[in-house]
Amino acid sequence: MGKQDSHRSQPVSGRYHDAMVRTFSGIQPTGEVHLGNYLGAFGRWAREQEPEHFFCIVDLHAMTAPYDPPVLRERVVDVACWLLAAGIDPDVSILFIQSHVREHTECTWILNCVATMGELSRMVQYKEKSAQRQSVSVGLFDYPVLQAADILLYDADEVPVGADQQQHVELTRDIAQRFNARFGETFALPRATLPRAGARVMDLQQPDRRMSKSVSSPQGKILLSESEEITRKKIMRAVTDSGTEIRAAEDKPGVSNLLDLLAATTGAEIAELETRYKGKNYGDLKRDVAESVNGVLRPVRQRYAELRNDPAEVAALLRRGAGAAREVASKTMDRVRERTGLVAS
Ligand code: AQP
Repeated sequence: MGKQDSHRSQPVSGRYHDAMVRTFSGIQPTGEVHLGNYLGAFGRWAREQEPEHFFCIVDLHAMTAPYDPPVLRERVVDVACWLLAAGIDPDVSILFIQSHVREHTECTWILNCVATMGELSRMVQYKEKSAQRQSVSVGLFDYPVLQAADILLYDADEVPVGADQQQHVELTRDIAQRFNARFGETFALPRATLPRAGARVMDLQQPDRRMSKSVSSPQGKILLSESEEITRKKIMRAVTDSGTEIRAAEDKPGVSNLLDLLAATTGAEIAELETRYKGKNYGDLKRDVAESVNGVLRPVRQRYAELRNDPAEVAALLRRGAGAAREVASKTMDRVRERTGLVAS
């Protein structure tokens, strides 16, 4: 979706910098980043970044699943390196760690008193993730409210995400609307924006399921950290469908996914690719997908290797980003405290 067709909600307390669209995006340090995260989210964040764009490593969200504290700490730095390697420039946009800005948790509590149990129970991600676990934390249930706080603290107009997060952004909008109706105009109303292709990259072995950090098998997901040879092998072994025709269709999820990957990494339209691959076989398609995916990831993988050697520099960049984020978030929280009747400290 282009910026031209972006709607803007009413400005609240003069927060807009010129006519720029403000965006907020988050990524969880829950595992190694995969091709779906890159195509659906942070590759696009880097290409479209502007000064009013906030990029956040959402470590508090990662605590909603069982985890190991030292591993979490490592993964935060690792994800930061991938975002920087993809081209997010801390001199242009704002990159920070969620837990460094305490307003996220404070705002969550207040929004918890506006969100309802019914709407949170309807969240697909909650239903899927809770079905896989014996014990479900309150944090997992409350995850979308923390996400709403993330977005609303920055008065984001747009939230560029993969398709799996669209429902959470719609909920954020509902919570903001309800809050504004109850306490007066306070939050901007955000909307999700999806990429043209790569909005829902599917598991290579189970193409009816989303490629996922925590659920996909090693063969089902392309890791950004793996070698080109491994990526090529995984794509060559991707599950396809019976038949030989190369076209996108509901009954051909494997082939549809490969066409979507090619569209996302070459800029071509699916219809154009279907014509180009008439009479060719699945092997031809897979070879081209592997080459195209590796071509797009090559410079990112190279930059990552350089950045990973300098964790102190990355930590300093993240601290600087948190300072800039806090300036915005603290003003929003002052507004929220005042509107909700809390006594000034
Ligand atoms: N398969 C995907 N295709 C396109 N986009 C995707 N995203 C995730 N999976 C795909 C997008 O990546 C961004 C960051 O995701 P996240 O860290 O918030 O986690 P997630 O959406 O829950 O999915 P993951 O990465 O697979 O993590 P786990 O396994 O922990 O759930 C988001 O914009 C998301 O839409």
